Amino acid sequence: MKIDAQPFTFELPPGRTALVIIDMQRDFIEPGGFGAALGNDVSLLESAIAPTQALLQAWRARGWPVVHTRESHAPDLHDCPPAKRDRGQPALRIGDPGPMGRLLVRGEPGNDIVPALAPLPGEIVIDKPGKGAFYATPLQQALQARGVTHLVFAGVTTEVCVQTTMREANDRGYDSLLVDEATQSYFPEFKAATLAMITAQGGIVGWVASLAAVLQALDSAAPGPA
Ligand code: C5J
Repeated sequence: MKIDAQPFTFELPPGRTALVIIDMQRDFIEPGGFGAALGNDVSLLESAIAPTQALLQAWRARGWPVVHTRESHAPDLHDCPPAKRDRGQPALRIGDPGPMGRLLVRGEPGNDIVPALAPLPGEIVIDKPGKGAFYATPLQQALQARGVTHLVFAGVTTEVCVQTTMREANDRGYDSLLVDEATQSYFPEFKAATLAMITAQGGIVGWVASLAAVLQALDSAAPGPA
């Protein structure tokens, strides 16, 4: 299946392409979470929800693999390096109690994926202590077990966890495409720069396409797992 993309056409193998949704958590998107504690205007991320939902519906309709990630730490924070927790002068730090529970701690309400994108049984959910989803997680084994060779990315934030994971994927041999409208940053200029970095030099990290281009390619092919 061919998708009109930058820097050139992305060849998407049906059934072997996972949708990877990075960190669409209340902690980043809603007031009172980790993103807000760092001083960010979290309302800037909301616009990524509906496009990501459209991709999720398309993947689910075809029975293709879906991965959801959550940036999160164990309640005792053994997987949170002091360098991460102590960085800067945030209003609240990782593990501190906030209005949605302890920030970035697994199992707390704020750590949940937003309701519109809640995982379904059978979908892969990866709790990741780092910015990259391959670091200290079973993601690669889960993808290999399902025969996944290509990744389509959505999620937040573009230049932090999305870009880090795309670079990790690139080094592991995956062809990756980021969907423009389905990713957002607290800094619009960083999103623009990241999209440019991904596609520069002949797609040195991967591809970028519009939501319309992805959905058009999917709709023009017969639905089905392969
Ligand atoms: C950040 C993320 N920005 N999911 N995490 O700390 O991008």
